[in-house]
Parts: sequence; structure tokens; C-alpha cells
Amino acid sequence: MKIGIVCYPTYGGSGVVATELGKGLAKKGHQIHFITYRQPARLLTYQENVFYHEVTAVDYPLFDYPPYDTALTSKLVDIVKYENLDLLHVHYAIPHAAVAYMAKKILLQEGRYVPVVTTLHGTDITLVGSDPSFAPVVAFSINKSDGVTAVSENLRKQTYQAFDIENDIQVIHNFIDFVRFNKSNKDHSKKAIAPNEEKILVHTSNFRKVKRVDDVIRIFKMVYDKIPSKLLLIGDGPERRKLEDLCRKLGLCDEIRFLGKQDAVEELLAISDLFLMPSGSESFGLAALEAMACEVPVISSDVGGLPELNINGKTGFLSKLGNVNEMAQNAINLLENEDLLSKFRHNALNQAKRFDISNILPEYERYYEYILKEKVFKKTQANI
Ligand code: GMT
Repeated sequence: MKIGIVCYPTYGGSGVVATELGKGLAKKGHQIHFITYRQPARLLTYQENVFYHEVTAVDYPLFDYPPYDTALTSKLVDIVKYENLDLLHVHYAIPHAAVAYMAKKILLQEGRYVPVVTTLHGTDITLVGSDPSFAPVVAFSINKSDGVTAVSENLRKQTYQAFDIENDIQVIHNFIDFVRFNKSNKDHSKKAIAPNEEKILVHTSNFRKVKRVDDVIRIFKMVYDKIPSKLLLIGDGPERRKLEDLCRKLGLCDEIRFLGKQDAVEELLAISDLFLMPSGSESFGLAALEAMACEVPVISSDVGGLPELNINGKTGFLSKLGNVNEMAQNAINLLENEDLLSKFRHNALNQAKRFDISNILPEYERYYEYILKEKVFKKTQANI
């Protein structure tokens, strides 16, 4: 198949899923065209069957903001026609699903029908998308997509609750590539980070409020008071300044390392003992899956799709949102008991295997085939 993938090129989960999906499909012989405003973070090396088309929104003195949506629409029309794409797969409803609908209509005028699959990732539904300034467009473009997928059962349910949706939504979970994410021996960096064999706790995110990184620090403080340990904070974002202040206030600057955005996050996960994810909302929790693939159990909140990934009392522990005392106690219980920790490590790996890319990729392929056959030939005219 020739597939156009539209995504955000940043380090965020939706961009990572879109890029890894495209790369995986390309390896299987599909021709993949990434269409976005910057080379995606995980697409920096050459790969057979992968093409990248950059969208440039022209700056114009009259506009306060360059009209990206319009530029993306025109680019999609161009690429679908000249690369002869079979299907567009857009990640994140805003603005990609709406833009794809517009491109589809333009192409239809020229007698060309291109089906659109939209994947919902989370904040496009739960946080940003539900804002009245976006909601009607989000609902409309979900209904007008030829196929819609959500990354967890919970997100599927939340989408039906938040919007008036007539379309079927297929759940296709996030996935992991074990070639990259595994517990390889990285003892040299472990010695540098924890020279006295301290336990290593880790958190990765984009440091938005919803990630509650301040809870991560508070949990760590309680753990540190009982067990010699270090905390690695990987990523960057709007809350970082406040978090640094909190570390100073708690006198933990020597124990907490802000590592910024890291490309080789798997190397740090491979030396970690526990992953902390106390998020206020999380449609799936790809960062936690990456940790589990590296045999790191997860202490998390029980929101969104997290219970579909983190099995309470087996692969880690789930607590009610904001219950940092319980999260810290669960972390301490695990870290104090080597046998229990190694059982949880083993369980985390086994659970991660359910989401192996080699299982999930064929789900997308089957879904594309279904959309191409069923929808295009039988129902599409009704959905225009
Ligand atoms: O979590 C983020 O802030 C990034 C965000 C995104 O859209 O890029 O991630 C969302 O999509 C990921 C991939 O499907 C999911 O694993 C994350 O759980 C989800 N984040 C939230 O729902 C907050």
C-alpha cells in the first residue's frame, strides 16, 4: 500500500507512534509518505520505502499566525495525487482530521477518492479537543473519517461520552519495538548515576501539568527518606522551572537529575528500578510501556487507559489520582523486597510483550485493508 502519514513531528507520544508505525510498515514493503512541518524526531536516518514531505506555511505580513492548516491541506492534495496514495492516516484529531477531510473533498472534485483513517491519541479528545473552541470540528472530522482508531478502550469510551459520534471506533493499542527497548547491560552508566548502588527511579514526559511531575518529586522524597535512591527526570516542558524550585525547596538537588530530552531513553530505562507515572490523564501511557519493555515496574495513577497496561499488584501498582502517600508506600514495598521486585520486573516484561510491534502492526494493516475494501467500495459516497 502507499500510505500518507500526517503527525506532529515532536517527541510526544502521538508523533512517536505515528513515526514508528510508518517505519514498521515500510520495513514490511509498504511505501510510506510522512507529511508534516518538520522531520519527525524518530525519522532522522535513511530508510527504504520512507519519504518525507515538508509542509511550509508561508509567513505573510497580514497574518498573525502562518496558516498551517491551509498549507497542509494543499500539500496533502498534491502528495495524494502525485504519489498516488491509497490512504491517508492522520494522527491527532486537531487539526489533522479536519485538514484531511478538506483535502479529501478537494480531491473528490477532481474525481479522486482517498480514504482517511484518523487515530485519536488522548489530549485531542480528553483535554484540548473537548474545549468549545475545537469540539464541533473534532466531532465533525471524526464522523467524516472513513476509519477511526483509539489507542485504548478507555479513550474509545471517553470519545463516545464527550462527542456525538456516529462512526465506529476501533481500538488499536500503542506498541513497542523490543529490538530497541530491552534490558541490555548498561552497568557503566548505572555506576555513574548511582555510585553507591542506590535504587533508580525514573520518569519521562513532556513536563506538562497533566503529567503531575510535582507528584513524582513528592513520591521520590518519601522513598528517598527510607531508601538510598536517585530520581531521573527525562524530558522537558512548561513545568520544568517550578519543578526545579520544588527540588531546591526539598533539598533534593543532588539526588534528582534533570536530563532533558534524551534520544537513547532506553539506555536509562535499562538501569532503572521503578517508573513513576502519576498522570492526571493518560489515554494509554506509552512511556510506561517503554519502561515495562525494559523490565521496569510502574507506579501510576489509575486514570484513563493506564489500567489496560499496568496491572495492579502484578506489573506495578495503581493508585487513585493524587494519592502520593500510597504511591510512595507501594514504591517502598517493592524496592525493599528484591524477590518481589524481580517478580514484578518479569511480569512487566510479559505484559509489555502483549503490545509487541509485531502483534500490533498487522492490526493496522488489516484495518487499512478493511477500510479500503468495505468503506471505499460500499459506503464512502454516503460519508462525504
Ligand atoms: O502524553 C503526552 O503529553 C503526549 C501525547 C501526544 O498526543 O503526543 O500522548 C498521548 O498519546 C500517546 C500515544 O498514543 C499515549 O500513549 C499517551 O497516553 C497520550 N497522552 C495523554 O493522554 C496525556
